[in-house]
Amino acid sequence: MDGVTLLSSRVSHFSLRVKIALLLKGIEHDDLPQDLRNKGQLLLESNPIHKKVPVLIHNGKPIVESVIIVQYIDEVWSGESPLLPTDAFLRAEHRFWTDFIDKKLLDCLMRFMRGDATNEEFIENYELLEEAFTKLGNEEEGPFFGGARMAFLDVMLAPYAVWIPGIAGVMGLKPASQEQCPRLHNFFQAVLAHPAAKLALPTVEALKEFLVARSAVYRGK
Ligand SMILES: N[C@@H](CCC(=O)N[C@@H](CS)C(=O)NCC(=O)O)C(=O)O
Repeated sequence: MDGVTLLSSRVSHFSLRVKIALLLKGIEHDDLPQDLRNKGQLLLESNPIHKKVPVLIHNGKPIVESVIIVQYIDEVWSGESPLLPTDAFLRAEHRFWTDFIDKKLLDCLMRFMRGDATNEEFIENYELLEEAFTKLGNEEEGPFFGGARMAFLDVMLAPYAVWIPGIAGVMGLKPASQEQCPRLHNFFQAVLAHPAAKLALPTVEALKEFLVARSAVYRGK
């Protein structure tokens, strides 16, 4: 299989990261949406260990795990819209906060959806991200961690621009106010207005429909 193929699912925040990275870099690719309740042979063969999306197949070779895929994309298509900063310390910071998003923010949101985490816990994590913004992002250059353009950490966080309002709308999550976390507020607004992110992300309404349909599963019923 020549070229670039993305195995993904419609609302998967992990898949959306990869889709945004491909669009930001202008990489031609085929989308193969997967039915995760009835996994196809290609998904099972290309991600035999985790059997999850996203999978990027590049010239017949599968790459899995969203963070690894986006780093791979950045290395292979290095000339177009670089995502990771050139400075090693900053690269480490982008990777640290990505890890934070996956381990703390996402874990907290998943537990919130199951009724096992409080809104306060979510706000604490949200405020830590706001601090990261204050430290890493230059407000005068633009709304992203990468300034005027999306960098690695922006891509990692972008899907939450629809996931957080979706969970708020369906499951009563109360995000921090604009006054409490102005940088994150501006970031999410900028993501929703960004051409690549706009193309990739489902609407908040579509996400709400998905969450309503899945809420019994999230609640473990
Ligand atoms: N750590 C993985 C997580 C991937 C993941 O959890 N994908 C979900 C969709 S959001 C999936 O494929 N779930 C199917 C399953 O668990 O059977 C990544 O970053 O790519």
